[in-house]
Amino acid sequence: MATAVVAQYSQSDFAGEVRAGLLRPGQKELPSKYLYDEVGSALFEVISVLPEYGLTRADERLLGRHAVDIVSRLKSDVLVAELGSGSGRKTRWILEALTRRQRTTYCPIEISPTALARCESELGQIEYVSIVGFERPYLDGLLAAASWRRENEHLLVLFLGSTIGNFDRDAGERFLAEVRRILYPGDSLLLGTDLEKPLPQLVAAYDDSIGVTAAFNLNLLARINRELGADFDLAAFRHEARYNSAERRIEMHLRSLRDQSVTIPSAGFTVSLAKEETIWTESSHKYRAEEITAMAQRAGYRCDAQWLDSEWPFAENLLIAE
Ligand code: AVJ
Repeated sequence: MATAVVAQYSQSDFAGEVRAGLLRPGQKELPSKYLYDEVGSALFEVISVLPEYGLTRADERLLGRHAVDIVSRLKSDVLVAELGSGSGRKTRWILEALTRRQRTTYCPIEISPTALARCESELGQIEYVSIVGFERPYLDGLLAAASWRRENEHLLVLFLGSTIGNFDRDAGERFLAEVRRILYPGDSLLLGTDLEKPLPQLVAAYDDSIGVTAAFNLNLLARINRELGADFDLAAFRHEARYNSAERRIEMHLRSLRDQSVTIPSAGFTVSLAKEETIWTESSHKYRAEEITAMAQRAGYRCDAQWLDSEWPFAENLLIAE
C-alpha cells in the first residue's frame, strides 16, 4: 500500500564522525551505525543465516511463536513504529497478527536507504498495512512517526535484533528513557535483547569460520574509501572480535598490521596508525533477563512479559510505558 519516504541524512555527518573518531586521542573508533551501507546491509543478511550467529533466528523464532500473544497484550488500536527496519522479516509476524483485528500503519525508521527500501518491498504487500518510512536517526524518526497517530491510537515501538546492545549499558538505559518521553502511558515498546552465553559460542558468533563478519567489519573502511575518497589498504587490517568480560560485551576491532598513514580527502585529514593499534568499530552488549526488567523500570516502563528462546539465549521484552 501507500509508501512515503521522508529523506534526511548527509555525507558531511559521516565525514565529521569519521574525523572525530579517528583523530580521537587514545583508542580510535568509528560509529557502528555506518556499517550498514548497501554492501554492509547485504553482508549482515548473510551473517544472520550463519550457523555461528543464532541471534537473528532466535529473535524471529520468538516473534513467530508469540506474536499473537504479544499483540493480545496491547490495547487497540495500535500504530507501529520500528527503530531500524532491518529486512522486515521479523516484523511480518507482528503486523500479520495485528491486521487480524485492525488496519495497521507501520512506520519503519532507518538511516540506511537500502535497508528501508528492502523493508518496504518485503512488507508493503501485506493486506491492511500502510507503510510510511522515515529515513532519519531513531529519535527524530520516532517523533515524526508519533505525530502520525490518530486520537486514541496507541504506539507500539519495535526495537528488535538486540540493536540496543550497540549502546553502552548506561547509554542504552538513557535511550530507553528518551523513547519513553515520546510515548504516552499505556504505549508499548517491544525490545529484543541478546543474553549472556558461553564464551566460545559468543566469540564464534562474531568471528565466523568463512569470514563474513570480517568482511562486514572491513567494509567500513572500504566504505570510507568509496564515499570519502580515502586510501585505506584493506590488506593491512585484520578483523578481531573480543569479549570484554568486565563490560559483558563483544567488541569488534580492526587491527593495523603495520605502521601506516591514511588520507581521507573528503573529511580533510590524514591519520597515522601504529602496528597493532586497533580501530574499535562496534560493541554488542549481552544482558541478563532480570537486568532488562530493572533497566526498563528505571527508564519509566513496566515489563509486562518476557519470552525466552531455549536454543539461543535471547529475550523478547514487552515494556509498557507507565
Ligand atoms: C544487528 C547490532 C544486533 O551486534 O550482534 C553482527 C550486528 N555485528 N555481527 C550484533 C553484528 C557483527 C548485530 N546487531
